[in-house]
Amino acid sequence: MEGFVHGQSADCGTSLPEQDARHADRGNPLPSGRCYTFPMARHRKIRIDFRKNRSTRRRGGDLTRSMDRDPDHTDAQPATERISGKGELTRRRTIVAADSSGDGIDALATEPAAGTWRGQVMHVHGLDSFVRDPDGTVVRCTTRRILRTVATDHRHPVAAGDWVRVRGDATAGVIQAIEPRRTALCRDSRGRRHVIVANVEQVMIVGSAALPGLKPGLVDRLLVAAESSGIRPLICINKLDLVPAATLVPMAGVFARMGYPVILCSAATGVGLGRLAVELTGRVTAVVGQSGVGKSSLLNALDPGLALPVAEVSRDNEKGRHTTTTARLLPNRFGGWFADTPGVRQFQLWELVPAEAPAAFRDLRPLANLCRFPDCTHTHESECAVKHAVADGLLDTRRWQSCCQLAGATEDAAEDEE
Ligand SMILES: Nc1nc2c(ncn2[C@@H]2O[C@H](COP(=O)(O)OP(=O)(O)OP(=O)(O)O)[C@@H](O)[C@H]2O)c(=O)[nH]1
Ligand SMILES: [Mg+2]
Ligand SMILES: [Zn+2]
Repeated sequence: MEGFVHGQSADCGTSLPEQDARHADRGNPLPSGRCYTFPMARHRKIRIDFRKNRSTRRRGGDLTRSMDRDPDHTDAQPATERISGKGELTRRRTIVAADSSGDGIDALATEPAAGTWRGQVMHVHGLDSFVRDPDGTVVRCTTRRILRTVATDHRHPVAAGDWVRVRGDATAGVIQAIEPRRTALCRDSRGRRHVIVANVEQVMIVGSAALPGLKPGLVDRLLVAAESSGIRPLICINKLDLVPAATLVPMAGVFARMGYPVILCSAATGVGLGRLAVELTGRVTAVVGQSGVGKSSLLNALDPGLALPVAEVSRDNEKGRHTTTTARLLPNRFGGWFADTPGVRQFQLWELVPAEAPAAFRDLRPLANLCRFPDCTHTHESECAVKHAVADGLLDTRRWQSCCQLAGATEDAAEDEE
């Protein structure tokens, strides 16, 4: 979190960096104390862009026609009208940011914020964010205008899991700044970055053995998204009660051989939940996967106090009903946090450079270094170590195809929900 300004807690006398070290690991909010002062670091002035003009146009737009109507200029003309593109109409503004901060939204994270308190966003609903304050109270907050209008590639400025600084009290607040994220699970949403959840340590990728059937290509892409942000993945195949376990072994084996923890389980019968609990204890875990695979059911089975809504999968098309509608952070009885997330409809990777796809595949990566040509695409080249490994049964054919599909960037985005 380079560039973030720490200070002294106003009432407990402990320095914030120490508290951070204790609590940030688990993503837990600070234990007590509301008002912090943030001594100024060295600051610099930078220019930021807005997505759109933030004010209506003051100057009349029909000068030519009014001149035609009034050739003698008898109408009173405003004396102080601005006619340049600057002033109120500008899309740019100068702000003060810490020396080491980045641009855009990251720069705003380090604006001086005296009199604010620090909290974590539990969930976002429309324009409101629900922020857990240092006392554990969840406060409904709006977001400062500059954060909403600054030009960034983000779909929304705030995401569940974000650490923010808020001005206000326990009844209402305004988010003033968003700290740089340690991790972010992202997807591409029509050319913009959609942060599904921020600051999680691990992601539990949930698939179901049946109803709906497993989508290994989706698991591959979620693995790439997690690893590219430094989030530890684990794979969980639910609804083990619906199929003989032996049918899942080949698929589970492919992922397990790559070193990922793979857990076969059933929220209905409780099989595998003990192993899951071990993986989740004391950690901040995002739970992702298609709708209807049983993400919320698993969390309820692990911690019945959560009482999350679940709904039956449609009998007609075997699809889930998108019961969970927004990502939500929930403290659990294992001393950690869950982030339940809505079912994935389409999962396109954010900012994947096609040529870098092989590097994001753990099993393919070491082989790619052995190819004859450094720019080998592993598709048509004759002396390709990756293709040889597939032919020799050393690399799973489906994984190779999945990688080629990403590298070709010709992926059919609708695939996830077919
Ligand atoms: N047979 C069986 N059904 C299960 C199991 N786990 C969940 N279900 C059922 O699957 C359906 C969908 O479960 P949810 O927990 O709502 O699924 P979800 O992944 O949270 O779905 P979204 O919130 O829509 O993304 C419900 O009818 C559950 O009862 C399981 O282990 N076995
Ligand atoms: Mg759900
Ligand atoms: Zn190759």
